[in-house]
Amino acid sequence: MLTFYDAPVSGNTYKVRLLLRQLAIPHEAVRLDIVGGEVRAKEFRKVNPFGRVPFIVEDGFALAESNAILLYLGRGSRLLPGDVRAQGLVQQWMFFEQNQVETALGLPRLWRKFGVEQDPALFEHYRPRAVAALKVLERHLAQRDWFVGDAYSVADIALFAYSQMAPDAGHDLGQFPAVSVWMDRVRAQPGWFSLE
Ligand SMILES: N[C@@H](CCC(=O)N[C@@H](CS)C(=O)NCC(=O)O)C(=O)O
Repeated sequence: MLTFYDAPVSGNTYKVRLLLRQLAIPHEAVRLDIVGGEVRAKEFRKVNPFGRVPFIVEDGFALAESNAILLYLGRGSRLLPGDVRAQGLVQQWMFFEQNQVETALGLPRLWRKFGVEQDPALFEHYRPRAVAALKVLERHLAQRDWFVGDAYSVADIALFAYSQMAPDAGHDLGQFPAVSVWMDRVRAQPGWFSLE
């Protein structure tokens, strides 16, 4: 049996929720309250030393990090190409997502949406980084429908989770038309549901 430690609000848990639904993988979900501190609680750290979600346990095998979980659960499915080079490209985009997209869009979105008081210098720190990342996505998607090959994959799930937050993070998606059209393509995938 697969146990999925989940929490609302998080883009990283949303990635795993979406994949589980789209691949119809049977599992038990344990919902934790991030705001209430359940994810940092001692009891959860005993199960998950990373003290973060998402996290999965399958027959004693435990795995943290949203994109590692997507790659693990997506193996052998239509969401992960079998070809080694295509897999390399999927991983490239998923590393890029964690390095360049997640924090630059996710943190400003969190502060703005939930009214967290924050030093304006921090918004200024992340703004150009987010714009630079969105420009990379825009240039790539101007030439193609999906991040890798000609099909929706776990790379699209990973990148969608935080790039959809661009408006809440204070960015105008009108400046990124190819990204906007790609997001509509993702939303049209069977089993898709919204983060909120
Ligand atoms: N790089 C990790 C990030 C995990 C992470 O930061 N999770 C956040 C939610 S998005 C969390 O558990 N926060 C709880 C806390 O900080 O107390 C991933 O991709 O899964």
